[in-house]
Amino acid sequence: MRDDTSEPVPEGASVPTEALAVENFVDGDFKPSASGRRLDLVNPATGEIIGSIPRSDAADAERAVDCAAHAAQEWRKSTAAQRASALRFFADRIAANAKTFAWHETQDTGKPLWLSSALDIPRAEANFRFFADLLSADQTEASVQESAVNYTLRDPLGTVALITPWNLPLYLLSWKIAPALAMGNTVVAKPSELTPQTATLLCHAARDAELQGLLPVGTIQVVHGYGAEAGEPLCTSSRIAALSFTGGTQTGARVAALAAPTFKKLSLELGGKNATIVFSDRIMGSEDLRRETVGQVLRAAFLNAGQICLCGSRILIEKCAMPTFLREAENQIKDWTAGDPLDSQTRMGPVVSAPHRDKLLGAREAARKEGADLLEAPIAASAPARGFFVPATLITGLPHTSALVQSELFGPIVTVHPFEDENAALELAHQSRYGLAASIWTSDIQRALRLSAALDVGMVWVNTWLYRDLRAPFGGNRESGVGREGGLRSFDFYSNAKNICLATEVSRSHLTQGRVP
Ligand code: TXE
Repeated sequence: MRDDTSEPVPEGASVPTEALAVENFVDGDFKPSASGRRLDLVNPATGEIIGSIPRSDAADAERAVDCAAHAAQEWRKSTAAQRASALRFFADRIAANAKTFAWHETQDTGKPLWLSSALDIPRAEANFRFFADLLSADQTEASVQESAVNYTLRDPLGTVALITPWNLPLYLLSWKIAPALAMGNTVVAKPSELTPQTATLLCHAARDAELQGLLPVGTIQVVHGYGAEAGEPLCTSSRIAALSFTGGTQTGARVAALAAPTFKKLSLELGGKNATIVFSDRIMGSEDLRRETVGQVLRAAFLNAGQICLCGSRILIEKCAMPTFLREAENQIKDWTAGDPLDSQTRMGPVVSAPHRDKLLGAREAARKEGADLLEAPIAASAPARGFFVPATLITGLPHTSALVQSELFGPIVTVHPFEDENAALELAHQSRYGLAASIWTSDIQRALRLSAALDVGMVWVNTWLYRDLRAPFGGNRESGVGREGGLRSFDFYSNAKNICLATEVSRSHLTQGRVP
């Protein structure tokens, strides 16, 4: 699945103009937080407050865990066919309401409407459909011994907690909810406080699924609010059997420490500072290849305003190709002019929040002070004045050891560094505490294979980026996280494997003779 390549613009789409009413979804119903407190919801494209969400705390989280634990007793008895039907119900609901989902995703995140429509929402639908199909096709592992047959059951864990970020809200929530339900678990989800709307739309679908008897009431619970208040009680709860978290590395460390005493299963998808490694054969050859390569390198840098953990934020260029690369990048960077996400011509919207914008603008100033050169795209004159816009920026001239190069900025600001040869490229790529992903751009397939094998990261793309097969493992090394999800690995994470050893006739005779092989 090449996630965003078609750029369908929903011309004249009939879309809602208001933010949704956001409440917690607990025990099959929408409810405010127990304290009644609320948080503002802000549209990053306009800077305007567009609504509010419950500011939940431990009381809300515990109530949700109670209900989910109760529902787990019933859902664990469901058949694979029943679970697959429930997942397909969500996929169908998302497909049938794709424009509404896309619009609310754009309103929360600021990403262009074409991007929500082409990437986030289709991928959320695909996640549900994929795990439904995988469930239907899943086979039991078995091994035959001389006197016994062993087979493996996947037991549901019970109730699992899912804590998700703001950059790909429904995409990542569905990536976790679908396999969790498929394995017979109930879930308590805590979406990012910045982007609650598509989770709310999913809760409407969950309520309908419950009303139709496809899910027991309470299978899905969603609690909104700050991580420290609504998320931490899920990390510490002894009734949560597994926790899947996607977010920043620092938060991940806190989540892991809180979760450790209860020995829950833990999956952490954290930050990245991914290398895009470009060899001269892709730049100094034909003009078409140069254009295509630079275009893809910029896309890897700036898609979703650089707010994807897989973005290539350290561009490593073979030294002899650096001037040509930069000339072509100067031609193309204006394609990434930041603007109104509802304008069909906009390729890049604002970043998610005012503090995030300020951090990114501060990084640009710090780079200038360090003596770096900045190549940047403009901000469209028509962009709303109070939106959180940051210009797409390529920074050259910073040492690779600079704090700006070493820390995850998570925005449309990337650095460019020359390298002499393949070994030097590998060395630079590894000069990072992260180990999530890398992309390699070369026509020399042997070199690509050597480098791919040597890179200490979870995912490598060769001459492409963000092309995903949902069966493939997803996850990173070192400070990029712990564990892998994707395909059957997700099923492994959201279940407990149980081995059953069934003795055959022959082994019974062994038992009576006291000889157990
Ligand atoms: O994410 P947080 P933030 C990186 C990126 C970004 C930085 C901080 O570098 O600039 O993280 O972003 C919940 N206990 N990524 O602060 O805090 C929170 O409410 C339990 C990379 O927005 O990690 C949200 O639901 N939960 C990334 C989720 O954790 C807590 C995507 C993620 O928020 C919590 C996002 C706590 N103590 C940011 N504190 C990626 N890998 O894709 C917060 N949360």
